[in-house]
Amino acid sequence: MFDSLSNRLQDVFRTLRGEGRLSEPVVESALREIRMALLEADVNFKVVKAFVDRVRERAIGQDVLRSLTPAQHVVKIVRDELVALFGDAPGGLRPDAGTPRVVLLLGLQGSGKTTTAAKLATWLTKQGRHPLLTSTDVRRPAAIEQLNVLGRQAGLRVFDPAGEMDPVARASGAMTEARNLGYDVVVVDTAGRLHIDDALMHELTAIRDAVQPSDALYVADAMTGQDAIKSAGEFNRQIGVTGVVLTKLDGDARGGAALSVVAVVGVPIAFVGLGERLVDLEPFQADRLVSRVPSRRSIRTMPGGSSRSCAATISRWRISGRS
Ligand SMILES: Nc1nc2c(ncn2[C@@H]2O[C@H](COP(=O)(O)OP(=O)(O)OP(=O)(O)O)[C@@H](O)[C@H]2O)c(=O)[nH]1
Ligand SMILES: [Mg+2]
Repeated sequence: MFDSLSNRLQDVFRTLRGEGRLSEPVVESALREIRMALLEADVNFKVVKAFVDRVRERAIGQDVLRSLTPAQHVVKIVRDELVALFGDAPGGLRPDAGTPRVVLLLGLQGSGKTTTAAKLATWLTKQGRHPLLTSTDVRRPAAIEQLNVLGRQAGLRVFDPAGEMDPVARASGAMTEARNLGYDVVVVDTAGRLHIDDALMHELTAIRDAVQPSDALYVADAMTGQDAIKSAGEFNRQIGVTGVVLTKLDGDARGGAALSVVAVVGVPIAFVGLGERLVDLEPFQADRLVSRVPSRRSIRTMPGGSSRSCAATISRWRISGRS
């Protein structure tokens, strides 16, 4: 989803570098292009405006234009500000938590909560943790079974007391089970709705109060665009959200809207979902995303091929840690 933004920015950078000495009108014209590129990627318009203002202030001031390598300076400023825009807080779970740590997954219907619960427990297992899963979704008939199936697939323990249909009792029961059996993380899946409604918010508040989560993750479908921001803000206001999980970033969503969530709602992106498999979850790292915008060195040193494939190759290198 980041390819077209990456390509657009790369064109802007190439133009800047071709200019030799930079002048204010040249930088202004580059900023106009960057603004269009971000808007086309569906980044929230207020966020775009603030971003362009910050880059302008830094790029035109501080002797940057008079330096020996002004284009390189401006490119670096844009990259730094992109990292700041998408969140420079470290992804993953919060550093401090009690034992067992409790992760509550919240979000609208179909956003990917149940899948994320299983993915997260799989990721935690790889970190040497012992997670226990539980579903509090007693409304949708197949929801509890969906988590059981995912748990079996992944070899994860799912707490599912037969016949218990009270969401709070299910969540509290999982806490007791975890303490008794030595699980150090409890991942609580919750019910979703098409829209935010009072009954859901009451239920989620009661579950939250019963389990006191250290991490309340709002699961947002990146395909829903600007709506993801609006509902994240509402969940944050009513329940309190510590981080966002952006799912379906492997799809053809432009993604910029969901990425703006950190700037608009002020909540960091904790994880990104990149597919339907249990391993398709990664702690969010803004610099990794922005590393897809190639730097001067990477463009010059890539042998042959189109600039687009260069960017993709570099991003693969960086993601696999070989750079
Ligand atoms: N491509 C892709 N699909 C995903 C991702 N995360 C979840 N899905 C799919 O999205 C659909 C809905 O996921 P669920 O986990 O059931 O969503 P939910 O939020 O639990 O839904 P409700 O319980 O009905 O509110 C499923 O088909 C998942 O396989 C992702 O990162 N990428
Ligand atoms: Mg679900």
